[in-house]
Amino acid sequence: MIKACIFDLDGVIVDTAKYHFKAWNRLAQTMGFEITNEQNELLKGVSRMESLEVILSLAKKELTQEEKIEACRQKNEWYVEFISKMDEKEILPGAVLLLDELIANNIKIALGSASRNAVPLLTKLNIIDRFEVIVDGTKTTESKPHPQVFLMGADALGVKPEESIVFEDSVSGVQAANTGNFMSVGIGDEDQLHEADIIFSGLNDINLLILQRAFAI
Ligand code: B16
Ligand code: MG
Repeated sequence: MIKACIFDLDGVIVDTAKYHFKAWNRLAQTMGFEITNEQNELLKGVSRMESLEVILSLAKKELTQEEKIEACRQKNEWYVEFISKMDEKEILPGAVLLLDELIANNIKIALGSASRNAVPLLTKLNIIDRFEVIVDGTKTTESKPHPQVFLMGADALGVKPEESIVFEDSVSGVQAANTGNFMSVGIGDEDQLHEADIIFSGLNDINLLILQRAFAI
């Protein structure tokens, strides 16, 4: 039985992946390089500081600890500026419909996100009430592909991982779900997310019946 669904935020519920990319690229440009789309895939689902570490290693740049903290602060300032202009139109198609169908069928809902901006963003978009549990980057000590964020979500909901589906748009997030023994649904590109149990291009392709059939339960 599907007892719970745990949703990643950026790239699954809201279209913020593009703003993370823009803000990181703006930072990269100040250092004299550009981040490619392919390199950007490595940043999805990864915490702010770890994303910076990935960028620095791609660019073969070194920064002091103080400079890294300042770079992350600057990136977040730009990112927050972008998301402050967002409204409900940027909730991804099908997200609210699916959440409401799951809730109506007594399936528990949690958020499992690496972002430290998750609560203000969900509040701004008026969808925070749909999440019984929120586990975000302010609560975790491990980053995806470690399954901690999803295990904490399942634990707080009082369900087992094998009774829960994780929805993820990042390779690291799909790996986290699989390592944690969750059912995994990849949202996005089939080639990128081939490790997921099933893959859809967006939440608007999914309803409860489709999930029940896909996982044969
Ligand atoms: P913040 P998710 C992740 O969110 C993003 O995919 C990733 O690109 C970002 O670096 C990370 O959150 C941290 O976000 O800088 O807002 O704390 O996909 O796990 O919901
Ligand atoms: Mg994501």
